[in-house]
Amino acid sequence: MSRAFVALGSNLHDPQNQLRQAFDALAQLPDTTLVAHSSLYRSPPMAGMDQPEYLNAVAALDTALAPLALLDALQGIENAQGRERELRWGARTLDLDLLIYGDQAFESERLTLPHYGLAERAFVLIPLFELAPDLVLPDGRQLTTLLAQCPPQPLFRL
Ligand code: ROI
Repeated sequence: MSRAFVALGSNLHDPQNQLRQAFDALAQLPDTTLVAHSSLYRSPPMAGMDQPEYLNAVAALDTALAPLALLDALQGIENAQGRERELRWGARTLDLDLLIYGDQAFESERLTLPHYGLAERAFVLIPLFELAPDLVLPDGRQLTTLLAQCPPQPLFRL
């Protein structure tokens, strides 16, 4: 079993419901336990400004799925909730990003671990901090250090 963290984001078609449905779907993944999820947070879009505000959260999973199998499963949930392949920074019904998988550092065309955008995104770091305040990344960086260095962004806990 590996502890993995997944970021959830939605800004279309009832985002609160999208995230709740996604928590349920994560809880039902094979060989996987949904350990916890953070509060929901509202924030203005970072990049691609001309779109609705986002709801974001982070989930902690214990999983026996390998990283790419977990990525496939996450994309299956996105598709099941009506995600269409859209513009790179466009609005979306549901975005599931695999942030961290155990202590693995990994890079391939499909997947980079830890997630490349982690350190710049308060809407990821703050919910992650709720779940794992003592987290240390595979490269030794502490979550608290990333948080202290992250550019400030407006973020409202629901
Ligand atoms: N902005 C916020 N606040 N939350 C997101 O989940 C999010 N996702 C994205 C972009 C467009 C970069 N901006 C975002 O993909």
